Amino acid sequence: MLLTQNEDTIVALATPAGVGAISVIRVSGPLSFSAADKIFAGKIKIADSASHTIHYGKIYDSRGELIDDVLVSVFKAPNSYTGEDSIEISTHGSQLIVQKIIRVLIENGVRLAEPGEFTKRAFLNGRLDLAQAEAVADVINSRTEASLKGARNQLNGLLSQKIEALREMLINSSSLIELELDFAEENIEFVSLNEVKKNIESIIGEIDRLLESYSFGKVIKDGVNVALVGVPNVGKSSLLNYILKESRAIVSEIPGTTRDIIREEVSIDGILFKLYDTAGIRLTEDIIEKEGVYRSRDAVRNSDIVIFINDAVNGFSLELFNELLELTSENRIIKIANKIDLKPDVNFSNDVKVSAKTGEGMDLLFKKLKIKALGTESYSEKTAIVTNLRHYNALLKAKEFLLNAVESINSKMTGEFIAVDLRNAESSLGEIIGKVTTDDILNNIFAKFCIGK
Ligand SMILES: Nc1nc2c(ncn2[C@@H]2O[C@H](COP(=O)(O)OP(=O)(O)OP(=O)(O)O)[C@@H](O)[C@H]2O)c(=O)[nH]1
Ligand SMILES: [Mg+2]
Repeated sequence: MLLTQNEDTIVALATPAGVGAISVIRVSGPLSFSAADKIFAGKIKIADSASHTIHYGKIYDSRGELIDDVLVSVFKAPNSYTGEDSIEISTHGSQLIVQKIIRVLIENGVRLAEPGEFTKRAFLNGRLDLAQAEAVADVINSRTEASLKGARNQLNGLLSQKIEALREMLINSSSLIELELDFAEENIEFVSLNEVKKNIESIIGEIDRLLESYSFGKVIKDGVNVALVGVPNVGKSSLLNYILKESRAIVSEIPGTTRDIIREEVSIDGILFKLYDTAGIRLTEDIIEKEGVYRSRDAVRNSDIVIFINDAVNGFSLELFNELLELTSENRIIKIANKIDLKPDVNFSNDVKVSAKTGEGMDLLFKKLKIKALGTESYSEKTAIVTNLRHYNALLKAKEFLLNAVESINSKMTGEFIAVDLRNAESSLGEIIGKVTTDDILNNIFAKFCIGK
């Protein structure tokens, strides 16, 4: 494998900065072994050891002073994360030791890695495609079961395979048209354009399915904002506390208890919900409460889902409900009656009846939340989903070109026009997996990684 772009050997701390039991320093590139052998004394030289072996020894600085005893893991090209010769040095978890070792490596011709540079090299060396490389960051950042599963699927290539399959279908269609173009002067018709059109339309259908998956793909990856809203004293803070299973917000029988927004995160069924407990909305002269109410309205505007809480005893707040409809759309609102322990037979037009005191009805509330968040009751973990805006935009672009192609066929344009659109669509799909890429795209993607990944 030719690695002309990566002549440098890079180093970075791969574990979090701070004190830990151990720290791991990662080195990758052609000098990895020789630089290590200049500072490391073990039983055998790193350069002479087999791939995927671990070696105990001591690392010395340039004056010959001991820095630390370490373990060095050896990975030989192409069987490493980056595809290059690389090592991982496990040290005692001290920042001073890490700094010293990185410094002595730099003195021996290694340079500091840029953010995401190890993964970028893995991509450039064909170890991962671009969608998979992006999934590495998602796996690292995922905090719920669902986001981890989604990211793992993408890292395993589920999305990439889907994109590849669509590209293949496109390439077939365009080569049919191009073949026909080659023989155009001889007036031979090889393919029925209707056939090509049908192919293109089925590709558009597949793209639509992927585009649709983005709405819950995003939810799975980033979570969903949920505002707890209602008039004072209906039990918003009590509900927050119940869901969190802790006494996070102050609860009292005095209306107007909550003033500031209280934001907490919770994972329900593997989905991350970002909950915002708000000040009860009412007309008030109190200047602090007024600001709180102002913030409550903001929370309604900025939330994906609004839980509109009503007091079973005091009845449904129609006035506030109508106001909410001006701030958000009705399909984002879940209406609930709280305190049904006080009035079990409550009967106003609420979706869900709960008690923040006894927990009654909470299962149904959680189910509704999940359905609202995903836009569907369930999704198959085995299907490719789009969680990344860059991928979403590339799919939109591809679809645009394909619609153009269909349009060209309908209006009996010549094959050249159709072929150009098909090629453009194919390259838009190629952007997702990195078949087609620019330095700008790559820099943009990897700049968001942390150093050492
Ligand atoms: N019996 C019963 N009491 C509840 C329930 N939920 C809340 N309460 C009581 O209702 C009162 C108000 O509860 P909070 O959670 O402070 O209400 P809130 O909507 O946050 O009120 P503000 O912050 O003032 O807008 C408290 O005395 C709670 O103990 C419930 O399900 N059943
Ligand atoms: Mg409150």
